[in-house]
Amino acid sequence: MKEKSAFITIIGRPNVGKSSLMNRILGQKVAIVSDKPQTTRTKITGILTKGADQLVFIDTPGFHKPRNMLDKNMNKAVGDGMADVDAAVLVVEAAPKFSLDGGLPPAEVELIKELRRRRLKAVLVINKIDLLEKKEELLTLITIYTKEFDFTAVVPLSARTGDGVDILLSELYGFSKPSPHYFGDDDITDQPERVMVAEMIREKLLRSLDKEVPHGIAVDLERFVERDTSDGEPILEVEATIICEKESHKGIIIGKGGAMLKKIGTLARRDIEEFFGIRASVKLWVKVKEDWRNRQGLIHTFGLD
Ligand SMILES: Nc1nc2c(ncn2[C@@H]2O[C@H](COP(=O)(O)OP(=O)(O)OP(=O)(O)O)[C@@H](O)[C@H]2O)c(=O)[nH]1
Ligand SMILES: [Mg+2]
Repeated sequence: MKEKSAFITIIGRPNVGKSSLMNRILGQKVAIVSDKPQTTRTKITGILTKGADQLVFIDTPGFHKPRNMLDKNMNKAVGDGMADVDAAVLVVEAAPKFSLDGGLPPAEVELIKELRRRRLKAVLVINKIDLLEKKEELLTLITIYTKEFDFTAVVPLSARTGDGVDILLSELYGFSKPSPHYFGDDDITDQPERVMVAEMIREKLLRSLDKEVPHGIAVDLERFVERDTSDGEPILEVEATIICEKESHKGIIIGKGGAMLKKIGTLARRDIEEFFGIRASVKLWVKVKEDWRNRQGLIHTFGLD
């Protein structure tokens, strides 16, 4: 059997459902998801191997106007994610919260410019069709987007329900070329387990906190060890420090009598136990590092460059 593979980058504005789509395609949660924009901070590889075909996906941070050094690093990750790939999937929303009368949002204009500059082939995914009330609206969207770029295909789908994802996949297999597989046939991501655990904790913070607090958070994993207990059952011990930007944020993260921190720990522990299939304990601390999102040294320490 002649092996084939394709590298495919997933790009788009924040919060359009790029990570949800990658997880749905892989049938497993590899990238964290939340209703807050700028959930994904680095590029994340997801691998789908079916027989002779291997599709390697690169989920990227939402492209947006940078406000600090972390944002600049995130936008750079989008550019890096578009380098040396066979094709791109541009994800947009079926029911955008804004009017397209004034044209496409600046971030999408920029991304389309980049597709052109790099001479990349691209499929347009119109995600969240489950939210669409009138199906005719899809036609309007398709007309607007296809005027801007000659997409190889346009696929309306729902990453949430899975509706339409098979159609996207059959389009994407069209990009694969004879080449050895770059990853093992059982690999599903290139993220180390430690990174996945830190991300699971950050996801719970994003989902439980509001306003600017979750955006200023990083998770520093300090301990990640499997140990045998006296009853002979192994336990995964996880200890992490949550870094935030202000003393007032620290108070919110800890919560009244420690309630919020306890909730985050419990939610994260459940995910970790499910993912690794063993018992886990999670201990969390909170530390303030003022303006860390503008300090390249700290951005590097947290693995975000
Ligand atoms: N209704 C609906 N919601 C969706 C769908 N796909 C994703 N979402 C929701 O959209 C929100 C953003 O999803 P993500 O997958 O984190 O989006 P993203 O594009 O990766 O976001 P960033 O990483 O911030 O750029 C989450 O609340 C998802 O549950 C969909 O098909 N339908
Ligand atoms: Mg994401």
